[in-house]
Amino acid sequence: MKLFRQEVSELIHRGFDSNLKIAVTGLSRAGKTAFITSLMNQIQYLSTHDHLPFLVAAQERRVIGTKRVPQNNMMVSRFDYDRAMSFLHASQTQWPEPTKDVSETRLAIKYKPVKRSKRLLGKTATLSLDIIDYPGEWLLDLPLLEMDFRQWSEQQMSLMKGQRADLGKSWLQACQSLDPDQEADEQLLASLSSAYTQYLHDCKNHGLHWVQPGRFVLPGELAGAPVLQFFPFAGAVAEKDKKSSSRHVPTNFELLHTRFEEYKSKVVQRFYKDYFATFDRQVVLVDCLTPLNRGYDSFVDMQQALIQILQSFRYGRNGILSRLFSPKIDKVLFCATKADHVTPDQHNNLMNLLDQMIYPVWQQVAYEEVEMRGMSLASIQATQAGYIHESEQHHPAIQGHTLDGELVTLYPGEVPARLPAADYWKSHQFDFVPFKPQPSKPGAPLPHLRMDSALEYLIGDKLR
Ligand SMILES: Nc1nc2c(ncn2[C@@H]2O[C@H](COP(=O)(O)OP(=O)(O)OP(=O)(O)O)[C@@H](O)[C@H]2O)c(=O)[nH]1
Ligand SMILES: [Mg+2]
Repeated sequence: MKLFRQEVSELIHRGFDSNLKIAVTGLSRAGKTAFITSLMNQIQYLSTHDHLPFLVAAQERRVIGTKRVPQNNMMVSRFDYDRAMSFLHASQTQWPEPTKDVSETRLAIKYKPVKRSKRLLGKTATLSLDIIDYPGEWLLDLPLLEMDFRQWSEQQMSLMKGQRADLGKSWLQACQSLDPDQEADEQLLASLSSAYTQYLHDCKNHGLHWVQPGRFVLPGELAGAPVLQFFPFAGAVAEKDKKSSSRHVPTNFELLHTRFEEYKSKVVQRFYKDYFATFDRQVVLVDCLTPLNRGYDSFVDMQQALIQILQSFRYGRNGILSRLFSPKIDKVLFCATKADHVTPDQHNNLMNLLDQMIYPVWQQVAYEEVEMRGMSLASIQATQAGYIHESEQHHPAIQGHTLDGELVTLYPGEVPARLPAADYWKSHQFDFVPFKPQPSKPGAPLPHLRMDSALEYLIGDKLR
């Protein structure tokens, strides 16, 4: 009888243990891997250090312990936290490497609940967190799900202006040899796809974010597969011969079309189904500073890519994700990352800039009554903020080691509080210098800015 009671209690108790799946989203180099690494690191020290003043459960000393536990999905690699930490703890510190494939992690946080309902069921409860990491480029494909080959081709060709037209010149020229109505020539399609892929790499190297299809630049195990051998084609195509037999050999255009559809269903849709079908909360990480360094084209390009992606996430019933998988998302956190690149007096401007960049998305999320918040943060703080004293004056400054190891103290400049117009770059030169991570000791949490506020927003209510 005693045993039975214990089992029932365990069962009920388990019912109150909760699980939270957090989608960390952001374009490539936005800071996803750094964010996940820092989040895992901060959580690891929850019960032993006092480093997260704004995480209420930690402040109230209700966290008993935390650990990494085996993830549910056995088909995907485990997020290599130890490797990321070995870079950050090396004698010459380094940032974790760019992500090339998808990986997952599950963390368990055991805590003393304050909610009466949970307390009645036991002295402790456990929150488990699931987080995945993946290359930012793969996120760029979500909008494809709402387009057919024609629409996508027209959209991509309409981008072929200015810098992009220059970068795409040799691919466009090579395309002249393509007759869309000829019997499909796989060799030709492969070589034109490779020229198109080169164009996407060149865009990326010039600071442009909108590179579609995203898998082309980071194919993973699909490298060389025909499903990655297509490209936009917006020219005229002969009307299809209705009488053509069922043994009809596809034309170049038809094969491009088929591969695009295959890419959508077998690559893009599968990725979202496997990893984004059921998430509860979303973090959107945005690096506003790098495109400010690069100039107007890069800035506008990033804004467009970001809005397009976030609009595809649409939180209400009509969004493509909702229609396909119906995730029940209740909170979104927008973060301007790498805030340690600028002096603290600029953090507000950084946040305002992010607000304005994604204004249409803010509105949409608000309309769907999904709770949201914005903040600027540094997942891994690489600089120290202070003042330079000159005569009687104090000027805000930051100090850190540049990537080649030189210690510099500087004022990196102002972040514009409004979206800059094209001529803004003529009178303002941004120079946000990249810094090496600060040396930190194993056994101590990583330095950060506002990771505690981010955690309170994302998981605080689940630790009540
Ligand atoms: N100073 C500073 N730099 C950061 C921070 N977070 C990221 N960075 C810089 O941004 C770069 C990219 O960060 P990642 O976390 O690798 O970005 P990602 O979004 O995972 O990029 P992909 O894997 O390519 O999609 C790092 O190598 C650092 O140079 C931060 O908190 N502070
Ligand atoms: Mg990454």
